[in-house]
Amino acid sequence: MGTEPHAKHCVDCIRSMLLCGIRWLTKAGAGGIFRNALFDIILQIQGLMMDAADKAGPAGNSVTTREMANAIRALSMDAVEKANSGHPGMPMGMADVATVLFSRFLKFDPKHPKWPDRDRFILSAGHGSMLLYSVLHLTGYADMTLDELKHFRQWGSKTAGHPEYGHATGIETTTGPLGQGLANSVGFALAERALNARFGDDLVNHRTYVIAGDGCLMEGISQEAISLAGHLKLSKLIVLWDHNSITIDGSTTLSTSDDQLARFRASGWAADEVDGHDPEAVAKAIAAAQKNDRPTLIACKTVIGFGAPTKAGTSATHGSPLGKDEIAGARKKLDWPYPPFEVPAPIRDAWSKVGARGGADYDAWTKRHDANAKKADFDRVMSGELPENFAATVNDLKNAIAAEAPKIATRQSSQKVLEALVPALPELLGGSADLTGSNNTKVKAAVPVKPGEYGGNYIYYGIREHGMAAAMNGLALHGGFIPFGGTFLCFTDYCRPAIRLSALMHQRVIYVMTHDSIGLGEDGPTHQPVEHLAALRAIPNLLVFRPCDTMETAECWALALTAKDQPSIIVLTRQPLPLLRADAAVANHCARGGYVIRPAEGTRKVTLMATGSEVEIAVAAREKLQAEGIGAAVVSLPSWELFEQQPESYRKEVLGDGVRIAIEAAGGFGWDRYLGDKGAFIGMKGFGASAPIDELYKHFGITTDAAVAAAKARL
Ligand SMILES: Cc1ncc(C[n+]2csc(CCOP(=O)(O)OP(=O)(O)O)c2C)c(N)n1
Ligand SMILES: [Mg+2]
Repeated sequence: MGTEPHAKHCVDCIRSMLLCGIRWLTKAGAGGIFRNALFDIILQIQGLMMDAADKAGPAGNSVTTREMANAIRALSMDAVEKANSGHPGMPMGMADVATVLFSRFLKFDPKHPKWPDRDRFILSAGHGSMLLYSVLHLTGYADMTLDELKHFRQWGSKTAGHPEYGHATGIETTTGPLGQGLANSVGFALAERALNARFGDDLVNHRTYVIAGDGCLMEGISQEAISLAGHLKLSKLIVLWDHNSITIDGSTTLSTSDDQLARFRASGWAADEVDGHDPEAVAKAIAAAQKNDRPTLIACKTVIGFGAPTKAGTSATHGSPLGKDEIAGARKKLDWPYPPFEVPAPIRDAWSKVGARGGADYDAWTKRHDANAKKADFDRVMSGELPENFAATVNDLKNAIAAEAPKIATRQSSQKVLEALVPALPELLGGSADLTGSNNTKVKAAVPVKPGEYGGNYIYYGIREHGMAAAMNGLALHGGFIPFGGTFLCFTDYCRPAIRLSALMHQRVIYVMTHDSIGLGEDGPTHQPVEHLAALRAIPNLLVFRPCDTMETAECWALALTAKDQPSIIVLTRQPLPLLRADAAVANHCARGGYVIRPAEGTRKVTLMATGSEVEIAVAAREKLQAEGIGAAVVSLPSWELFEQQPESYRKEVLGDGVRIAIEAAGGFGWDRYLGDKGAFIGMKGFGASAPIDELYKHFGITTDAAVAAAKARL
């Protein structure tokens, strides 16, 4: 009896020595007979220890964790080889960690992949997609067939180069742009807590696990993400770092000396380091993380390309097929004598049992769900459907706007709209990147989310625009929320990679971007967007709205909220604008993207096209032209994307066939499509400047007189 603690102590000692050995070897870099031999010895000892510790296997049969992990390794290297393209190193290195996570901890049920209370698994190091595809296949996700693995990276397959949300079940988010998944996971973990606060443990009580690589942790976005997660004490977020000390260029010592554990701890995380090839150590660390009251980083010291006889531990395994000989060698080394894509029955069975683990939990959850008094509300917000009274709420609001005819900045119009919508839509989760008062995102019904208090509906994201945007993607992907968040339009540049992913993933994320032009005045060209509208309009599947008054702002908000599978940017002014439309007709004019807001009197000779604040200028120019007997119409174009979806006949009718003048306080890139042969653009030709608004508009020639002159010169 007395020998047991002693033996345990010995085992722990050997473990520590192995971890030191791997640390040293991964730092030492590639090559050398001595290094490879030492590697071999370490791996052999590790294997023996693992088999001894793992006799019964995680799934309660004789298959070991290492054998199950080898199935991931083999499928990954074979799929990459067949595709002649892909990244075998990461799946081979993290196979043991992933096996421990899925077989012993992750709450999931492949039969019910959309189970709202499942744990979320985020593969932030998306280049290791074959790890995810292999596990989804092995655990029995019906759509992840062996055939899909055989068609890795091929046209029409679900197994794209990087995991793409919507291609296959079990892919929780699109990853590949490094760091995004990690930052999404903050949104996932926050959504879980916020839903838990609303609906209780019976319906919502799950964790978010992430696999992140060196690259994810080097990206700047990781700092915003870990800082926010640490501040909010998102204790159910657990990050497994593939600490292999290798990136594409070689050893991480080429480019970083960060003490990652210290960095995470400094941001309020718990952090631990383990041998990523020692399942018991990994399991122990995850079990401890589950109990921690802070989010946890587990640095899993691994060998990239584990099992590859000459390339393991080197960047040669990162992003290229291993090659025939190396694969043959790996099969020997891993004791995997099976042909490509074949997984022997006992190992397959063990994985199937892992896939079946969550069934009972799922059944218990459905019973609790059925009996829950809040079931209908929960189901509605999870489905993403708006409440039944949504249209009526918007109509009441439009009537109130028409009656009041406010002359306010559209950022204030947006707040007015939110004052009406936030109380009606409990799924709205707002916020701003430290510009709450400027973005007008916080309404009377807003309650801040705080560390440990997640019942609120407003998030102080801090000065973390990129982190905010990526977290909003996570919130939307998790389900149960429609996130909106604000900053200045100019700083969409800081959010752009995440905005692009909102669009690619068809997520309803609403970006409230104020201070939309030189109209912001004195803050000057650093803050005045010029190229941003064009750059945003260039992103596919993104709705860019630039409303011209409070009525259009209400309509654009309604459109953004009803666009269930699209993100929207609502572009708003700092300066006040008059109400140009007092018709609260039930029809949403902005729904067509562009429309005639002022018809011509007499024959239309001129069409003045504008968006946002410049519609007012266009209306004034029309008055002058009409006064001179020149028939002129004004077209408001709040959303080019929606306008482009209209039938050609409608677009032609709106744009007219006379002289077309476009006015927008931004660069003209893109306007050519509407100008025709004789058209002219009035807007910015370079950066803005610091000065009062009126001077700026005059100086840059964005005036009524300029529009009138341009039109007359072309008649
Ligand atoms: C934002 C971004 N920059 C660059 C890349 C290209 N890239 C893909 S993987 C990678 C190296 C990542 O290193 P690591 O995370 O350590 O992965 P490992 O080599 O260990 O698999 C790079 C630079 C990318 N996918 N995303
Ligand atoms: Mg690495």
